[in-house]
Amino acid sequence: ADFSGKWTMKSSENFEELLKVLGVNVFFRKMAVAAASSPVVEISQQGEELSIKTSTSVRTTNISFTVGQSFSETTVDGRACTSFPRWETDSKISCEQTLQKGDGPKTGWTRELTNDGELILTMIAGDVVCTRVYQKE
Ligand code: R13
Repeated sequence: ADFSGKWTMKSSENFEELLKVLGVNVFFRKMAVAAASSPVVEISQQGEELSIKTSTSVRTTNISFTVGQSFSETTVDGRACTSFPRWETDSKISCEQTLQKGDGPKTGWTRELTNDGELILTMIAGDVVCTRVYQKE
């Protein structure tokens, strides 16, 4: 599967609940929810190597990784973690995160390319699953 492209979001579920279970207070939650309603995601992929830039007005993240190799990133609430991405199917990457310090709910994400050309991102914290659907710009 090739995730490359510039993606815009068409729907999002449970993003605020995700931040809530991670302990983010209401002020920062509202700020994050507003900003995360119109993100732009740019992905470049060469084989097993992906770079994902996620831009909003208040926060932009860049990750680069090779599927099958651990890397450092931050959880959605901004805590340093070690991530391990692997192929769950040939069109879905599943990534488990481990906090570098302290503890909190178990977190991770998946990114899947659907047959109709959409990108489905899930972000997981404890028993909350946030689902965000992206389409190519
Ligand atoms: C601000 C500070 C407070 C914390 C926070 C968390 C997340 C975000 C912003 C903030 C945003 C996240 C966007 C995620 C996206 C994910 C995706 C709680 C640290 C800066 C308010 C904006 C777009 O769809 O890949």
